[in-house]
Amino acid sequence: MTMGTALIYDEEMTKYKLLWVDPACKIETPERLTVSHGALVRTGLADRCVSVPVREATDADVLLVHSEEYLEAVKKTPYMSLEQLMEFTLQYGDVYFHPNIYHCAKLAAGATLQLVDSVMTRRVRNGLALVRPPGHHSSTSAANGFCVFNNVAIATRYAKQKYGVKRVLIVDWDVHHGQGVQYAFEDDPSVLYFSWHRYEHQKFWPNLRESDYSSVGKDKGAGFNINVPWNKVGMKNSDYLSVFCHLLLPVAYEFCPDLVLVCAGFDSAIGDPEGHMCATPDIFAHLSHLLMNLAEGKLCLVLEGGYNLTSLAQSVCQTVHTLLGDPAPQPANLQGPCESALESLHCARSAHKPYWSCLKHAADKPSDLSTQYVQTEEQRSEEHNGSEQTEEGEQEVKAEEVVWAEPPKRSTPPLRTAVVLPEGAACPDGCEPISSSVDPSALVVSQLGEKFLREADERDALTALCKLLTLLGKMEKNEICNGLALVHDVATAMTCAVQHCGGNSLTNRVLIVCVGDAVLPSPITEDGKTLVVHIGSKEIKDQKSKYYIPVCLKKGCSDVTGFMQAVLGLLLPLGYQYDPSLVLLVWMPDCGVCEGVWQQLTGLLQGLAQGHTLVLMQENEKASVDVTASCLLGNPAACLGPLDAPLPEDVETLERLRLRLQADWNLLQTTAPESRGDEEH
Ligand code: Q9C
Ligand code: ZN
Repeated sequence: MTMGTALIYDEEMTKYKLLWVDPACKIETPERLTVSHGALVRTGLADRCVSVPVREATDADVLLVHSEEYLEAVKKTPYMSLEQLMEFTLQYGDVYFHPNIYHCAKLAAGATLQLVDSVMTRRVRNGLALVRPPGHHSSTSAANGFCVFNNVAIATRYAKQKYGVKRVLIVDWDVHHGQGVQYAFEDDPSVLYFSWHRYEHQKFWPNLRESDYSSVGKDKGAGFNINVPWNKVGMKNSDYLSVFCHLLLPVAYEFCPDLVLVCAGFDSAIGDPEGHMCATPDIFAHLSHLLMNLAEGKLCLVLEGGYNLTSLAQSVCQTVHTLLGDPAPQPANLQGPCESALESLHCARSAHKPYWSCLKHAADKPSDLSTQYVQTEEQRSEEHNGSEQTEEGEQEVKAEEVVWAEPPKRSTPPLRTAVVLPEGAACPDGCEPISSSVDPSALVVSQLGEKFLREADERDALTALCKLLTLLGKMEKNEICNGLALVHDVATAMTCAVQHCGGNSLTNRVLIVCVGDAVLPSPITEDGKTLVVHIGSKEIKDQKSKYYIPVCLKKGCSDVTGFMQAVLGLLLPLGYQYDPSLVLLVWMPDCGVCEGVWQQLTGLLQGLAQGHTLVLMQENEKASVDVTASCLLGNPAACLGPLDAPLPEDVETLERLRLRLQADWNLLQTTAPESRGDEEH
C-alpha cells in the first residue's frame, strides 16, 4: 500500500528576476528554487520522489480566485517595456514584474493543480510543489508580496470543484500572513485557514489589523480563520510545536479535512532575513509529520517564502524526508514556549472558543490584552534607537549571519517494521518476523529474574519474550525502526522491555503509553528513565508524580473525542518535551480503544524517538495487528470523522492534569504566566 511522494518542479520558474533596484524585493531570487531543488537532487531525495510535470494554469483556473480585469492586466506584462513594467508594479505592494513572470505565475498555479490532481487521484500519497512566484499574498485583483496568482487559493477552489472535496484545511506556516488566502475564504466554512505570522503588534509587513487573532472569519465562515500573530521575533521550535498541539491540531481533528494544503514558506526558519525567527530546519519534519494523519494522508505542500538559501534548502530537505516516510529526526531545543508566544496562543485560543468544542475550556483572554496595542511616541523613538530597524539598517542584526548546526543526516534503519507473532499467525504485509537465534531461557532469565519466569513458564510465552528482547536490541542498534509484539501477557512483556531498557544506555528514556486499565508493573520510577502516560477509565489515585500520569476518561478509551483531546493536548507535548529514546505503546486487554483512534495514536507517536516505537498487544487482539502494522509502516491513519464535543468531566480531568503538570512540563502551557492566576482556582 505504499504510495509515493510527488515532486513538482520546472526550471522555467527560475527564469524571471528583479530588473531594477528595489531593496524590498531583492531577496526573491531564482536561486531560491535552484538551491532547493539542487539540495533535493544532491541528497538523493528527488530521485525517491515521483516527478510530476508542471502545466500552465488555464484562464478558468486563475479565474477561480482572480478577477477578469486583473488577469487581463497581468496578461499584458510580457509585452511591456522596462519602464512600463516598473510603472505597472507601482500600483501593488512589495512585488515586481518581469516579461516572463506571467508565464511563471501560470506554471506556479498549474504546478499546484498538478499536485492536487496527483494526490486526489491517489497517484501519490502526498507531495511538494517547488514554485515561483509564490501565491499567498495575492488577492482577487492585486499582486502583492512577490505573489502574482494565489496558487493555494486556486488549488482549494479547484479541489472543491473537480473532486467534490467538502472540507479543506490550509496551514500557512510561512512567516508572513497570507492575507490573500484569508480574504478568499473568510466567509467560507468549508475552508479552514490557519496562519501564524510575524506581526509585532501590526508593525511588521503587511501591517494589517486583520492579521490579528481577532479575525476569526465572517458570517458562516466565523471560526474558520485562525491567526496566530507573533509579537516578537526569535520564535523557536517549542513555540511552533505548542501552537500545533494546543490549537491547530485539536481544531483540525475536530474539523476533519478531506484534503490538507500547506502554504509552505520557510522564511519562518532560522536565518531568514525576513522572519528573524529561530526555529531550526528540522522542525518542518515534525510539522509535516503532525499533518500526515489528517485527510488520510492527502497532504500537498506548496512553496511560498524562504530567503536564506541555506536555511531554505535544509528545511525543504527535512520536509521531503518526512513526506517520503523517513523516521522523524530527534526534536531539538524543546525548552518550552516563550512568554510572548504563550500570549499569542492564549489570545487565539480564546478568540476561537465560541466556535470549536475542543477549545470550550480555553481560558479567557486576559483583560490587559483586550485592547489593541497602541504605541506611544516614546516607545516608537526608543525602538528606533534600539536593535533592529531593517529599512534604516544602521544597527541591523543580519539574520543571514546567524549560525546554526546543519541538521544531522536522517537515519533510516534497513528494516522498518518487525513483528513478534504467535505460531501460525500471518505476518502483515511489509513487515518481517523476528526469528530468535538465542536460547530463550538463558536470555530471558537474565533479563527477567526468576519472579517472571515462574509466571511465564510456558515455552511459547518465553519464546515470545525472547524475541521481543531481540527486537528491542535491534531497535537500539538502529537495525529496525519499530515493531509490534503479540504476547501472552502484556504486563509481563512491558516489565521485561522496561527492565531491558533500564540496563541499556542507548535507551535511557522510555515513554510508556498504556491504553486501558491495568495494574502497572513495578519498575515505574521517579528517576526520569521512564515517563508513563496511562489512559484508561478507572480512577487512579493521582500520585502527583512528574513521571506517572494517569488519565482517567469517563467513558474510557472508547470515547474518540476525549481520547484525541488527551493525545493532542497532553501526550504529544509531554512526549516531545520528554524526548524519549523509545516509545512503548501498550494495548491493555479489553481497553475498548477504537481502531481509528489507535491508528492515529500509533501514527502520531512516531514523531518521537526517531520513530522507535514498540507496540505490545495481547495475543487475542490478532484482529488489530494489520492496521497497527500499517501505521508503523508509515501509512496514514483512517479519518475519525468530525469530532463532537468532549464530555465536560473529561475536559475537567485533562485541564486539571495540565495545570498540575505545566510547571514541570512547560510545553503543556497554554496561557501566559501573568494571566494564569485566574484559572487555577
Ligand atoms: N522588510 C512571501 O514570503 N517585504 N512574501 C516586506 C519588510 C515583503 C514576502 C518588507 C515580503 C513578502 C511569499
Ligand atoms: Zn513569507
